[in-house]
Amino acid sequence: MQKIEHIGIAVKDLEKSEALFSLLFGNGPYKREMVESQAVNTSFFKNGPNKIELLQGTSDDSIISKFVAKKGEGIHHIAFAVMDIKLEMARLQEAGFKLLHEEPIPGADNKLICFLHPKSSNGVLIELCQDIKS
Ligand code: CMX
Repeated sequence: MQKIEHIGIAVKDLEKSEALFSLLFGNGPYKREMVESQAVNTSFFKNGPNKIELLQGTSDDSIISKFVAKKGEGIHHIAFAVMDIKLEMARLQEAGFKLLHEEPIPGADNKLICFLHPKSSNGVLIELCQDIKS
């Protein structure tokens, strides 16, 4: 497990939140991406070494829309960069964490990802991400 790769923030209105975070950081997003498999629209900001992902659900039954309806806007997940996602998944499963996917899946911003269930990590939804080498 390497550094924090990004922090995901669930929002209701991506455009409004992009404007807000652009004011906060003093610069706009470097990337917008729709991840159809996750039913989300995303917007990525860099602030120094830190990366923030804003996420808005694309339908009422999207994971992000349901989260916002239940808990309100706010931090949704913390993503950690890993060198070898399959190795980390095996290690964490062995250690008792509940993986939400049996195999890594494609995520936003050119990554292979896997989530850990928040019930197995003190109420924090954790994402593992490995760069997809081009
Ligand atoms: N952080 C912490 N806890 C969370 C959570 C989150 N982001 N999302 C849900 N939970 C908690 C709920 O509060 C609930 O707890 P209680 O039982 O104590 O009320 C419990 O998990 C179950 O929640 P739920 O609302 O019934 O939701 P589901 O079981 O349908 O789904 C989860 C929860 C984690 C399995 C689902 O959100 C998931 O599969 N997440 C991984 C994929 C994902 O988040 N995709 C969107 C982002 C994609 C991207 O980054 O590109």
